Amino acid sequence: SRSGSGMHWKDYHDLETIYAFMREIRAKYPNICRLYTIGQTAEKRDLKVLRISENPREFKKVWIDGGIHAREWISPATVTFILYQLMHNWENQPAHIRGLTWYIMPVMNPDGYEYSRTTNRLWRKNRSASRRTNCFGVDLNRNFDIGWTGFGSSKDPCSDVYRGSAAASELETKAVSDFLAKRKYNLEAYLTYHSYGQMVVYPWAYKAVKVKDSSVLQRVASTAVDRIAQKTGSSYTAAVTHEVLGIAGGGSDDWSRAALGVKYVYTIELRDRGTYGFVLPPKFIKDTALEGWTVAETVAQSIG
Ligand code: ING
Ligand code: ZN
Repeated sequence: SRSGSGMHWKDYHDLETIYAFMREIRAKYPNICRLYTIGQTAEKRDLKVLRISENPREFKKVWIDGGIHAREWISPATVTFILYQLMHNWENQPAHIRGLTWYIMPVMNPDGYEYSRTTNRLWRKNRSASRRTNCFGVDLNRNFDIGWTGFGSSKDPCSDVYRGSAAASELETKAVSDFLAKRKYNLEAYLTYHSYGQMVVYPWAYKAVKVKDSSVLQRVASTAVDRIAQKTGSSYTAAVTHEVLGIAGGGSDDWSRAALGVKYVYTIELRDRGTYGFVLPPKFIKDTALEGWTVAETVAQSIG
């Protein structure tokens, strides 16, 4: 069913359609929604987060973001689908979903996303200018303040994994870090959606060590992976990040655990496994988004 914003999951959408969809949900459910502008980008686009909660003071919190990397279009598509899944039938959602406060940011990197849509499909970073070179962009998932000078990132502004001039040097990183740091009480889960690879991975990424409670994180990730296989037939892998993706510092997921103490921290690598890679055809959006929703549902259930 089509909504007034024109949102649907048969194709990818520009930033304005995604923001119109967020405003529409807020207007439809004003009692439980709050729309935040948490900052602006270098190109002056708003950074928007929607909060859904029946009791923001009491309920445990879940953060979900997408679109850290510009070319991973399936990520904002999945995060908007999660928003739709939560809201279109809110009254009938189980207690473990209605009893949480959800913070949802579909596009953490709006400048990069629009640049990928209009100019360079395989752009990854944001679009901030560097002082020393003519190259643009910082990899926001190497810019968070955890293991920032370590492996897996570059000090070269022209690299695709440029870590920036300092930890949280970027407006997007700073806006998200500050917003979350203020809300770390009761923040139980941090979910960040990327592509591609079909994995559900958890810290650490910045060092070759498992988190203390890794057996719990592995169990929940495995449950999500089993449910995905039942629902869509896709095969995802549950694992520790550094074991399957290598060591990389400055990631948002590691930061949420190290700086805020969030328990359920997952990076979800959506479809596919490399056939289309970042350029996933629109016909795969619905099932992939359902897979992303399945992870969020499973984590919500585990929080209890
Ligand atoms: N993957 C992630 C990346 O930023 C990752 C993998 C996660 C690295 C967490 C470091 C920390 O490279 C994609 N697809 O972007
Ligand atoms: Zn990514």
